[in-house]
Amino acid sequence: MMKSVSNNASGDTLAYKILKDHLVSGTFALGEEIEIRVDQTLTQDSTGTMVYLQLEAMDAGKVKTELSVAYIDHNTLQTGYENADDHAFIESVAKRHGVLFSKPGGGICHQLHLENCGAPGKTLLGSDSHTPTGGGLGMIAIGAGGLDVAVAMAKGVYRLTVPGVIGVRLTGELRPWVSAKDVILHVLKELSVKGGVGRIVEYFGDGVRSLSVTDRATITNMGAELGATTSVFPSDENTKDYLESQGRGDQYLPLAADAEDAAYDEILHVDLSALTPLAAMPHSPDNVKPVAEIGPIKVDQVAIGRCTYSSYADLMTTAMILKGRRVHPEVSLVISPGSAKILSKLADNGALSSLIDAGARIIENACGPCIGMGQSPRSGAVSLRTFNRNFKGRSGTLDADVYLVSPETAALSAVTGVLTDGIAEGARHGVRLSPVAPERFARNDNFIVRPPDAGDTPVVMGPNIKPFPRNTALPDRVTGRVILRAGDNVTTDDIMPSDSSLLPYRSNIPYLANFCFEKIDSGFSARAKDAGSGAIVGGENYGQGSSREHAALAPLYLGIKFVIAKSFARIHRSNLINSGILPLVFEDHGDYDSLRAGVNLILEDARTQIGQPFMTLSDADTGRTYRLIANFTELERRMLLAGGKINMMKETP
Ligand code: MIC
Ligand code: SF4
Repeated sequence: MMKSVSNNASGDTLAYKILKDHLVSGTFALGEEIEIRVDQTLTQDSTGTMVYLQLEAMDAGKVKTELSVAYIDHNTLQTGYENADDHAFIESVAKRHGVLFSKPGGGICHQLHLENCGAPGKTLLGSDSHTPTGGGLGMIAIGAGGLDVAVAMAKGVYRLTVPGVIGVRLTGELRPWVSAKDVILHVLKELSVKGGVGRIVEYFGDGVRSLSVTDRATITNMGAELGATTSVFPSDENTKDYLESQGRGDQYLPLAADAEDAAYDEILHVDLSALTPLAAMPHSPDNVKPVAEIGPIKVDQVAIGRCTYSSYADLMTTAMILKGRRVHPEVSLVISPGSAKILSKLADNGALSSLIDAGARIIENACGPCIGMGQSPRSGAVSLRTFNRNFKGRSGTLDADVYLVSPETAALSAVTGVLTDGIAEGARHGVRLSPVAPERFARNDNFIVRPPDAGDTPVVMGPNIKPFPRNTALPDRVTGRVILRAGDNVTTDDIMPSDSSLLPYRSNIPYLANFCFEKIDSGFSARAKDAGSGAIVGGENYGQGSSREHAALAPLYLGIKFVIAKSFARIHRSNLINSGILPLVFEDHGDYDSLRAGVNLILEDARTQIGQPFMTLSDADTGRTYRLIANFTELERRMLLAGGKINMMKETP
């Protein structure tokens, strides 16, 4: 398993073939800005309220995509009126613009989109960082900030910089007790949470054949944790089988790279047969070790489910492990199926009884514990989760230790009460795994509300829904006091935390802004308000994780003018620019040490400097200057000059 650079390339990667097929404008070359046609969009409710407020602000008519869906899956606790008001608002705007509305209870957006909408060769833009799940079906599915998705709906296009492509050659076959989750954990260990920035991860090789579409979707889903633009698998007989199982066989299209030695920038070889069960340890998805090496730590909670590790096969395997056994008395096991279709199938074939009888708590088909919406573990707990993010505090319990594992490892550990490697221990506990037989699923449109064919419908807006903040055009002189200097890999969960107390306020930026950076610096919001005009300093990979544009809108509301970091995560950087906040990169990483909280920065001649590859800021008190990289595309410059994307669109529609 080693990295190598591909030589003698002979042809296009699959990713480039699909992108070129959708090219609307621009020159298709690495690093160039291009515009592509967007076939489909998806939104979910926690980012969706902003998307639809922005869509309304654009005076857009019917969406220009082939298909747009508004899913409700994140804020489903409804502890007050706020969540339900958000749902009603999204439904009303969806109706006005020709968007399908998927009611709460139908399932999690990515699982539902895979089942009912995704198709090989299509492009999908979603206001959720795990939109690349669709790559499991051979589509280019990209996560983006809400405003970019609103524009894609209004205009049918998306602008991006042509990424590089990492090829992952898969050979061999997974052993029992090793699953797709272990594949992506292995890739994360090799490449890290910033290894995919500016790249697409494309899987190829003989080993692909042994992975089902839901296995592939697990891998592409968690490609988001690599920071990649997206991940993609070829479309083959397994894709055909999956589409047929969902009653959509007519949408099958075989697709692959031009050749095995297509023009990959780098190749990583993964021998599936050599993988063992892995776990991402607290508090980062790339902090990966073999389960056997971590050893039998005591487990308090096990959570199985979320956007891909809740497929029918995952839950059938879980049921196989739990059948006739008992969840350990000191473990709380919670299971959230990915969709109503899956839950109904588990009920029909008796697997649901195996789960319930063993002592599992079955919870709603929704994001739930993955985003801290319920099921927070107890203080100091060890929680094993089949989810994709284990950032500190994301579970809702700041001092809990969350380990990310496969459904197989999670289910067996729920029985034993300690972290358990199935290869070594499965047989000793009498569990023998067998492949899950393929199933056919009946179409279920009962959770879908279709927009009316004609006529205007009113927007329904509850009292918690507030207008989103707008920036003003970039002035010539910008000042900002450094409010916080953060470290490497700051997540958007750090910047704008989400849990059951905050998620209901995703449509209320003025309220949410009070909690900006709350988990790592509770005084941030007050200091930013006090300064009136502020700056944030960060390390590498600033803004990784969720696509939530609230991590840009709350700082905007608090008067943040620029963020200076060693490097940025893709979606967050775009969200900052869309909001008119300058993301600047240290030319000299040594300058990071001098830019402490409290330094007052001045940017003179900002409107002229923004046209240059570097911008110079100075310390208002000492006069010391800082040269920062301003690597903006022409369009990004226009957005920053106008004070954000919406302002720019109003100037030049
Ligand atoms: C996540 O997994 O972090 C989320 C919650 O789905 C986010 C979206 C959000 O913050 O609302 C994401 O992945 O983009
Ligand atoms: Fe929902 Fe979790 Fe998936 Fe995000 S990662 S879409 S919160 S299930």
